[in-house]
Order: sequence, then structure tokens, then C-alpha cells
Amino acid sequence: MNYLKYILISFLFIANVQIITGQFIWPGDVNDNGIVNGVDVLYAGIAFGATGPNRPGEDDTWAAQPIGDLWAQNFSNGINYAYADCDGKGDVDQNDIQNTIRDNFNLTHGVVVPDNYSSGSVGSTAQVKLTPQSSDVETGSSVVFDISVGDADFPINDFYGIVISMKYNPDFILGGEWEFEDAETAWYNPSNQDAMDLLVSDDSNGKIELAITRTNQTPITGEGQLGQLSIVIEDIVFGLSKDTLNLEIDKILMIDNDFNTLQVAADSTFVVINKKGKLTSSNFDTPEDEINVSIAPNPITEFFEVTSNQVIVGCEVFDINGRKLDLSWELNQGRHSFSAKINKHDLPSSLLFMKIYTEKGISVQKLIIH
Ligand SMILES: [Ca+2]
Ligand SMILES: [Ca+2]
Repeated sequence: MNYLKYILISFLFIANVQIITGQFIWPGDVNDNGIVNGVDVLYAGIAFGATGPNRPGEDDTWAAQPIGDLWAQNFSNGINYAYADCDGKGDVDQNDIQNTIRDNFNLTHGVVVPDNYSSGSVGSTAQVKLTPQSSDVETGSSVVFDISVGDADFPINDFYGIVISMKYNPDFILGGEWEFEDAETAWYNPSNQDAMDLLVSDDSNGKIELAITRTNQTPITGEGQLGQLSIVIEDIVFGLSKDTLNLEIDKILMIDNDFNTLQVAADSTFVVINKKGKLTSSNFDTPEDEINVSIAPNPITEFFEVTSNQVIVGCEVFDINGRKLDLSWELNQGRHSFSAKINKHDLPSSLLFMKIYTEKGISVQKLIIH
């Protein structure tokens, strides 16, 4: 009886294994974890230049495609290199990354196994930094962010690729398309022929993912600019004359050429967007520049006071992602100031934005938390 049970269990086990490895490729999901994203670009970068049997049908539409013959090489986690040939044409090249992965980006199949990401903290590891070229931009102009990684204190040893997943607040702005331009003679690509990048944005959800990978199986050591991320802000909605574009790094995965994770810390920043021509076409009689607002103390304590030369009608506080936070506040007599209370223990970040609505317009201020 036990023997029969053993055979039955063995049979089920073998059948199960065959189902799991009854191999299908979802084109673009190179690591076969159920989702196409920047991490798959890193896998394709590791396998870049490899060749093998063409996949039957050479179909890269989003469906389970029979894998056909396996390739000679596997990734360190056992996934066959055939998965990196996203379009099934028998080699891992630019088309797999910039056509198939791009076309199928963010699509999922089955149960998604979350990818692993780097972690790190400022001062003890390298950091990816987002630096706006200007802190104040008019609608119709480009907002440009320099993206860099590492510095003289924390150079990146054995860099092979990086995925930077970012969030921004799409609620108040109407933007054009996000673009990435790699740094000229970039430290990670001095020959200008050994790296590839892919930028994909999901504007309705305020997400941007940038993947950069080297392509020649050789790591490089260095630090500094990766490139520039930019968007043209076409307009600000809700008739606001000023708003902020908040940009925050959500996740980073940085690897060496053996797919070991390199530790790195994230960053966040913001740019003030001014509506073009607001001084002449504003709904308000007084140019907004004439609204003076002061916050004391700032860095704030639990209680603080906001004072303006204009009559204040309301206020709101947002975190770096544009999420509105609870704040209790009370206008003081004369309404040129109000007293506010905020629970510092509930605060998600060290930087908040306060919008102060006055009779003459809106002022956006930073609240610094220590
Ligand atoms: Ca994947
Ligand atoms: Ca291919």
C-alpha cells in the first residue's frame, strides 16, 4: 500500500514538474515571473548577443508561445536563454528590448512573483539622484531632471545594469511624453556602443520606468550622470496658476554582470510649475508674486503658524506623491494667518508641500520635517 502510494506520489510529482516546465514563453517576460518590466531588460542585457534556435512561429504577441528547442545557456536562476529571445528570431538583440519588451510592458500572466530590488541608505551606500535643472518652470517648457548614480565617495563597482522605477503626480498637470536621453560619453558606456536603454511611462498612473543595461557581458566601474529625463508640461488643470511636479524613486535594481544586486539608495525631488502668462491672463487681480507667505517655525514642530499679506481662505498639505494629508488648522482673526497642528508621527516623508489659498491666488510652500 505504501509502495503504491509512493508510486502515485512520484507520478503526480513528475506530472506536476512536467506541467511547470511544459514550457511556454510569454514574450518579454524574460525572467518568467509573470510580468514584463525593466527587470526583464536587465536579463536581456545579460544574454545580449547570444544566439540559439528560432522559436516556432516567431510570434511576439502577448500569449503563451511554445518555447521550442532550448538554448545552450541558462541564467543563474535556471531560466533558459530562450526566454530572452523575446521575438523568437534566434538572437538576443535590440529588437527584443526596444520592440517586444516595450510593446508588452506591464502586461501580466498567471500569478506575478515580485521582483527583488536593491536597497540602500544615503551616507552608507551609493544613491541615485534626481536633480532638476531648474526649480521653477513655465508651462510649455521642458522640465529636465539629471539622473546620476554614485559619487566619489560611493563609486559603482562592477556596474552592468540598472532599473529605476519612479512615481510622479499626474493629477494636476497635463504633460507631453517623458523622454530619456543618455549622457554623452557616459561613464557606463564610454565606447558608445555597449549599452542600451528603455524608458516606458504609464501616464494615467503616474509611473515611469527607466532601464539601462550594458550589452557586452563586461561590467564597468564609475559614477555620475546616467542621462536626462524630461517632459513638457503643457498645462495645469483646475485653473491653478502654480503647482508642483513631484518626482520620487519608488524602486531601484542595480546589478553586476552575474546578476548580483548592488545596494543603492533612492531620491525624490520636485519642480514648481508656473502657468505661462499668468501675470496677464490670471483670474486674480494681484500678480501671484505679490502673495507673501511665511511659515514659522520651518522646519516645523507639531504646532506652527502660517502668515500671509493676503487674506487666507484655505490650505492643503501633500506628500511628495501628491497625496493629501490630514492637518487640523484654524484661521486667526483677520484671516491673514492661521494656526496649524500636524501629527509628525504619521508623516511619510521629510518633505511636504503646503498649498495656501488666498483671496488673490495660491502659494505653494515647502514644509520641512526634522
Ligand atoms: Ca519579468
Ligand atoms: Ca530576438
